[in-house]
Amino acid sequence: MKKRALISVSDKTGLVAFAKGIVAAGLEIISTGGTKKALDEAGVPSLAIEEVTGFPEMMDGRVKTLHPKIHGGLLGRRDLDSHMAAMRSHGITEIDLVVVNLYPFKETIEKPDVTEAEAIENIDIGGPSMLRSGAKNFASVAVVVDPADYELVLTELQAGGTTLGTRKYLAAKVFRHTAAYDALIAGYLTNVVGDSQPEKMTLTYELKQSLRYGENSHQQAAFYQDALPVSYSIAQAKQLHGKELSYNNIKDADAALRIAREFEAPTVVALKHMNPCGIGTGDTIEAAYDFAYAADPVSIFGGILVANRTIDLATAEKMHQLFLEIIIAPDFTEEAFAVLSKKKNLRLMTLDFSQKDQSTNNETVSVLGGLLVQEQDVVKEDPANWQVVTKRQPTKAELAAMAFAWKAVKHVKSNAIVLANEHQTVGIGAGQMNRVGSVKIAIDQAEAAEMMDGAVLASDAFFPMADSVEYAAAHGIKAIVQPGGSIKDQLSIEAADAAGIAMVFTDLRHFRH
Ligand code: 93A
Repeated sequence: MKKRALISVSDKTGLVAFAKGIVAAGLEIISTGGTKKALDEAGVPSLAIEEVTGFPEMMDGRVKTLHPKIHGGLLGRRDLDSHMAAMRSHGITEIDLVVVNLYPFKETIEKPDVTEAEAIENIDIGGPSMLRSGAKNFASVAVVVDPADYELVLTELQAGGTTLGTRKYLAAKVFRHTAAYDALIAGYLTNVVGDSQPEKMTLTYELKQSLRYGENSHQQAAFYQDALPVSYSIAQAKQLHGKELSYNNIKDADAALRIAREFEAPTVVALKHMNPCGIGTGDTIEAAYDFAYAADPVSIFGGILVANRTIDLATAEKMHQLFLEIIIAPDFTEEAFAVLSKKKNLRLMTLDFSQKDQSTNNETVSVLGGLLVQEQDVVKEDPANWQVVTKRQPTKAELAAMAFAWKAVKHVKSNAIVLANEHQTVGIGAGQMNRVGSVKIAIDQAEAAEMMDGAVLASDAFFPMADSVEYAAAHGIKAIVQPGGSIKDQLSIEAADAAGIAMVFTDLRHFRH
């Protein structure tokens, strides 16, 4: 008796050639409605599913392959007499090869005008069931879910039959596929009922690309992206030029994009090792770049730039003077692109910045043995609600500088201190284990660059004691923005008052670890 293949595919790419190969290898094909139609048209012989089940496809196709004659033929163990006897007594024939790809659920829910009913109809039940039945029985059954595997399977069939190794490989792929498919459905329905809390999150990622290496060259790595693309994200940035992105590039670019998202006016973010080294805002993108560059002309070397306006020729010529890893912008003028693309390795990327407020999905970070999930720190804040806690009120210029510094300090590794004027950061203290350490680093940097004049200080969390304010006062800082909330706040307020510093409390902390 001929071996049997069951083919039921939504994506009919490569179907006819593969089916012809299967027939040539001596197998008999069973197929479902649409698949059979395509095979008939191409003159490839096949049995209709109802010829095997004795039941018509019904309920608009919801029930077509869900039948013991199908699942018995897939699941029955060929090495057990009892299973083989059950097959014989119920008229079940073995199915040795299953070729299924599923209703396009993802493509359906990605359509902007999709209705709930349409989404639900595209939840495939029979397809995953056959895939899982066949994959469980990989000892005897080969299961093909990915058209990319057609060639491999055909080659083996022509050589006499699939190998156990291949069948296992295919089975693992099937379970990865059905798990991801179900996760997407779970995520969709979770959203439909309005549950966006981190504890209701389903992980729906798909491989975007394998990377040359990870954080270091001896570590293998890959980049997974959200199965439903997040429009303003490094995963969606389009690379126009340069070397492939590295693991560290992706992390840094993500960090820089998060900062750029804070600003409406023309802004350039320069970033190194997950921390900004310069952020500049101006009337034009060139002015913004000048401010970002002047913020720290040393650290920007080898950095990542994100600009929230089209890069023009004048700005490009300045950027071209530097060694940079990546430039991301909404666009590059033709002349700007011509200049910047002279550097073979420099990665030039575009991204749709108009979507920047849409990327508010939960974020994850891995720990050994687990994953932490949280909402992003995208809370909207209004400086009008800040509370002045000192005798002196901040001036308008100081308030503008504080608002700028506050947006920046959110994105610096804690303990984070940012010194800034209203156009640029002038000193950044990141990642120190005590707050006053970060204060000293930030002030050192601004003093060395002779940029202390009019600089304000932002702290991502409260001061546990007065030492930071005292140090800032001794170095001429005149305004401070911080969350407040320490039991020793009063000591910091007194130190500020003693130095004529204006200090505001935001009542919101922005740790970034
Ligand atoms: O509606 S289903 O969940 N019920 C089934 O019994 C069933 N059997 C196969 N979906 C089912 N399929 C799916 O139909 C397959 O996974 C495949 O995607 C599609 C192929 O249908 P057609 O051959 O009619 O184009």
